Amino acid sequence: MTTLARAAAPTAPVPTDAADLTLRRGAARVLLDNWRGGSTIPSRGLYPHQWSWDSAFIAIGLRHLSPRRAQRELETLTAAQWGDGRIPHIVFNPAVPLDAYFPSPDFWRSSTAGAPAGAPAPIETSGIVQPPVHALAAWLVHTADPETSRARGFLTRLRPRLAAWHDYLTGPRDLGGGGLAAVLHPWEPGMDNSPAWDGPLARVEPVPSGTYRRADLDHGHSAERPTDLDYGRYVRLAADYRDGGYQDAGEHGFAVEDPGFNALLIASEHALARITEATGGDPDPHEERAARLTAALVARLYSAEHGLFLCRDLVGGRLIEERSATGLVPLVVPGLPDDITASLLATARGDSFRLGDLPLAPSYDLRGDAFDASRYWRGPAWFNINWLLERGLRTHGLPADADRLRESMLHAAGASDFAEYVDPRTGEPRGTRSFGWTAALTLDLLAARATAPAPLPAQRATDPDPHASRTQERNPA
Ligand code: 9WN
Repeated sequence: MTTLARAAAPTAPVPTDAADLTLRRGAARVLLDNWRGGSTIPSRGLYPHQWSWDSAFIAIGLRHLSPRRAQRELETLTAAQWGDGRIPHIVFNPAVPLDAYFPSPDFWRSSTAGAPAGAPAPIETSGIVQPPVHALAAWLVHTADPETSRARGFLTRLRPRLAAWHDYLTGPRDLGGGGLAAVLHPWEPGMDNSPAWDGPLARVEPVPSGTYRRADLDHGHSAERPTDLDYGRYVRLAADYRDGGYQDAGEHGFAVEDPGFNALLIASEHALARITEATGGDPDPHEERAARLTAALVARLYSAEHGLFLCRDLVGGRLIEERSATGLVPLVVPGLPDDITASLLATARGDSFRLGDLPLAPSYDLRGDAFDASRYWRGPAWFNINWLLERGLRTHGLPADADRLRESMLHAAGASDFAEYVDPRTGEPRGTRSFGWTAALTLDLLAARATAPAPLPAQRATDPDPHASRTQERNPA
């Protein structure tokens, strides 16, 4: 276990029962409003369809309102899985007008262009993926109400889909040949305009700006969104992938190994071991794969010099020397070597991220040249990343630090009207409001607080839920 001096505590107000109740009601209201009958949209204006890693985080919070609805969230998503195992990053709602979000189904053309990769014919989806948080979410959802889960065959039905998903990522997506999954588009790791992508993206010829219409600017402030230049490159990469039939073998304009993406795959592989065990199978192959992935993550992406994990550009093969929050996400991996954990914690608390000092940890190095406190993934703090860091602190036996971060997140979520992201230095809201995973993870943190203190030091190192003893609340779905 690692113990390091802690930075000064953030100044979140001491919670009261009444304040908790208000916060809980507000968060529940967001999830109820964003529910679309089989899944939850991230936000009503900006993101009117189902997103992959959003749904995983949303299910983790939804389990405290309705375990059945949380199960449904993941079932709807995985029903759109492709034959090759990929879980698409967007599942489109056919009732939403085409011009409500770009790129729309007529851009991706999954049911035709994706047919060689096994895209389902009756559902339109995007053709790229997002971080694999799903097995972790499925396990957490199951533990919220094991009885209903078993009665509905939730894990039994999900297990082969999750296994196929992980097989896809560790098979066709191991483009670097070193045992890690590669991402082929800046949208895949979920941190769309991270400064880590600036180098690889510079090689991509943007499509002309007049050839498509950005629907995001109808809802978001342009200073808080990616630039037009970034968008031109996103569109080029997505169109090239589509025109190649969404095939993974061969040349790609953008191919990167991302530490956060792979760390979540490892956490989910541990969860898949638990799911397999609970459904009568042998968990060992999944634990073994988690161990192999962990070794590959350390060998390929850890930089002792930078004190965190870096992204590797597979075009040219070099590490990308940008400190981004994705490099801290491996804190959720239980089996990291102690010296690496210690150095990750030191970096998280140091001048680049100021974890424990600022209200929330930023998405990118506070001292980096590209830092921008308002623009999307170039500095603002995101609640899912901070939730993962909070888990990481608990996983590594630092409950007091985790508690402090939890209180700060709860305060920021309520004060920002469940903002999509916030200025990490002040907590001021940025992006859209009433955002799905901000509300969902608020519910999860509130539930965790209700059952604290958790018996952390005695916990199994590989247990995927450091919050395993949370209270369950059963409101009708
Ligand atoms: C593109 C839905 C998604 C999140 C991503 C976030 C943003 C989409 C966009 O919104 O990306 O996938 O249009 O900007 O970057 O992490 O899943 O909330």
